[in-house]
Amino acid sequence: MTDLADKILAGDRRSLARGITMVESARADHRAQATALLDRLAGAGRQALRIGLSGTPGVGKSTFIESFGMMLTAQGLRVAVLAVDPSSARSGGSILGDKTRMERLSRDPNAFIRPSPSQAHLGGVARRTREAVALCEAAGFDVVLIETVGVGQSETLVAEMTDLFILLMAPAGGDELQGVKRGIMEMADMILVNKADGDLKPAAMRTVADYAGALRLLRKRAQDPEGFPKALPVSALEEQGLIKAWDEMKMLADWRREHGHFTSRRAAQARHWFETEVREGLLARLHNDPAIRGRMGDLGAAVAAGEVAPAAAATEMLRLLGAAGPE
Ligand SMILES: Nc1nc2c(ncn2[C@@H]2O[C@H](COP(=O)(O)OP(=O)(O)OP(=O)(O)O)[C@@H](O)[C@H]2O)c(=O)[nH]1
Ligand SMILES: [Mg+2]
Repeated sequence: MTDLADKILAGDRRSLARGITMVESARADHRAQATALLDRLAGAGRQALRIGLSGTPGVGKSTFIESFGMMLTAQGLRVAVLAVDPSSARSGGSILGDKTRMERLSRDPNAFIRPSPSQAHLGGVARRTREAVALCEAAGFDVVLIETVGVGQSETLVAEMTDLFILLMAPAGGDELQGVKRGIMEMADMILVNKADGDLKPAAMRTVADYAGALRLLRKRAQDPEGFPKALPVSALEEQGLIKAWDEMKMLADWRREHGHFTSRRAAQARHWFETEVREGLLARLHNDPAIRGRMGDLGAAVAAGEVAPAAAATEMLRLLGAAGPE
């Protein structure tokens, strides 16, 4: 384990991949090793800029990550790409097949691409991705990009584990804003309207103006300097607007660092994930511990038969779990 930790700290990509496989494993002995590894690496105190990227299928996420990633490595930065894929239906995760589409980036020695772990349970995916981020940081990556398809809960998960959350949008046909939920707009630190090229350029510029207007209408957040969150046009295909987008991201991250928001966001996230782990651990015991499951079944039957009041039965279950009952 010490050997693996040292190799990850030295930036060895094969060891990083092995470490990620370990955190993704469901085996109890692997879990214990992974926890020890993460604990050892945490001491290194390395920090990457964590960027979440979300967008509907076909908006150009893969193309963007390839172009944006190449732009970053050309600036001498090391870039890791991870994915949170909420749909287990999509075989092998979203960027597995994409490694061929991200052909240039996957061959770049300063880039590391890891497909999404195939796991039905989103909570499990979240933990594994978070831990993979920690491993990439320890391996000295400057930027960790986390991609997710914009469906449902996964956006919130990714926003809760990143420093910047970026929404990638397509040019809208008419003057209607694409059905972006208000809650998701409120999470965005930047909206990038992709495909601002060729015939689509005028529509893209109108869409940028529409989103800029919509963002201005949202409640001002303490973690934003004047003029943020911004909407900007990009073309992932023609590699336009990428440097500008990166400069704005850096500006925002630097401002947040100077004003304490960067650290406080990470602290709040760490606390959130700690509490989530405890909650999920309790739930897992409820489901997996045979003795507890048995008692749950017996008490459930007794409650159903009217022999025990629900509250009294719940108090007994919580006592069994070592947790205090409701006051
Ligand atoms: N014109 C134009 N087309 C683009 C641009 N970026 C991506 N595309 C095209 O849009 C299509 C979808 O691109 P992808 O990068 O695969 O999109 P995605 O968001 O990763 O899609 P999923 O992985 O299915 O969610 C492809 O045909 C791309 O060539 C762009 O900047 N301009
Ligand atoms: Mg894709």
